Amino acid sequence: MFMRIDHVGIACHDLEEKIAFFERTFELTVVAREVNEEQGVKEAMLRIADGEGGGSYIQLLEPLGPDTPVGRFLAKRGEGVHHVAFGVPDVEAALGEIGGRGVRLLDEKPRHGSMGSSIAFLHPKDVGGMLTELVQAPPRRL
Ligand code: CMX
Ligand code: CO
Repeated sequence: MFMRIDHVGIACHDLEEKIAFFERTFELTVVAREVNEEQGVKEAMLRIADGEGGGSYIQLLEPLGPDTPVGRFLAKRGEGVHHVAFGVPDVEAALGEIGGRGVRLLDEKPRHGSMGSSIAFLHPKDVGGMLTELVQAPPRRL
């Protein structure tokens, strides 16, 4: 079901400062920046590798406000790894299969994610404490 790790999401207070740190320390490059109102974040994707089914990235996340998933996480736990996202061929099909195995779905239907992807989240309490995201990459442009 999982083809690859698409990204690791990292919660931070100051997106620009963290981008600068990752660029200068790990020589990574920002390939996309977005504000996603629905998810309550301002974010940047830094590419680690390219692959047939999609790339792999670090996703840096700054909350748009305190009353958002990342805002609450920062207040409770401070900066750090917020979620792990796995690439799947079909996020809707994966949700049906995983939901049928008793894991609570935070999204019944896929939502809009970074760089045109479709995403959905699984409850961390049902996945060993790890907030888990499923990502379906957009169709490749020829
Ligand atoms: N990883 C692991 N556990 C987490 C967590 C995380 N990122 N966020 C919250 N939890 C835990 C909390 O510690 C808490 O556990 P305890 O009851 O033992 O303290 C429990 O889950 C409930 O958390 P909460 O503080 O009540 O927080 P929320 O109301 O924000 O609900 C969650 C948590 C996961 C349901 C919510 O954050 C959510 O729906 N997330 C999915 C959407 C999202 O995270 N979007 C931002 C990223 C967007 C992107 O990647 O593009
Ligand atoms: Co993510």
